[in-house]
Amino acid sequence: MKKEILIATHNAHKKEEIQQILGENFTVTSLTDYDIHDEIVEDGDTFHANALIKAQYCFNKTGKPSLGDDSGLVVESLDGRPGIYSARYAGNHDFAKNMAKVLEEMKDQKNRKAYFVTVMCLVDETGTNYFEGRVYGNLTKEVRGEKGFGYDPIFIPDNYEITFAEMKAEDKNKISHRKKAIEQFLEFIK
Ligand code: ITT
Repeated sequence: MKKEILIATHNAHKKEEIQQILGENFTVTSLTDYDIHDEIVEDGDTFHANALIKAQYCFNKTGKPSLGDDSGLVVESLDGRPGIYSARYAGNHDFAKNMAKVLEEMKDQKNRKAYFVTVMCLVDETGTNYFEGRVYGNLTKEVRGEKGFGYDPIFIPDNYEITFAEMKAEDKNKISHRKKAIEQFLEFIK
């Protein structure tokens, strides 16, 4: 029988991405499929805590193995900011404002090291497990490229000279933090 994994999101793209990676032995569902529209308050102070809040909420509601995730950009010389506040650093999901704030704070900084991280948390009847992926790189001084989302136009991954927003989606997806976390999850679940 196929194993069901409930993803704690309404984002159809996230659901589809995970379904493709897991393959046909799994049925991937989302909050939309269960008609759950409650606001899940992500008030944890780490990526792990927020991923757990989402997964635990879904597991409690449905009893199905549930996967929550939280991602963000961590900048070394900003003491880890924007970190868990990445989505709302200057304006809620306002990518341009959020990038502008980071660039402004980084104006005189020589150390431009940063990484993207994704933490996934699986809650099922056996307990709680975490999976983490990171991609390291450097911040640009200006916005470059139109593809992707979030902070992609100001992030150059190590060993590249172009930003995530200048890369083809398929190239980014091969090396991304999200890809690495999903791979770990796949190793565990299969
Ligand atoms: P949901 O919680 O609704 O799924 P979200 O936007 O909060 O959506 P994430 O937790 O995955 O999604 O990411 C939080 C923020 O971190 C996101 O809004 C971006 O600003 C940034 N971010 C995460 N992954 C990114 C990526 O691959 N490229 C650029 N920015 C990213």
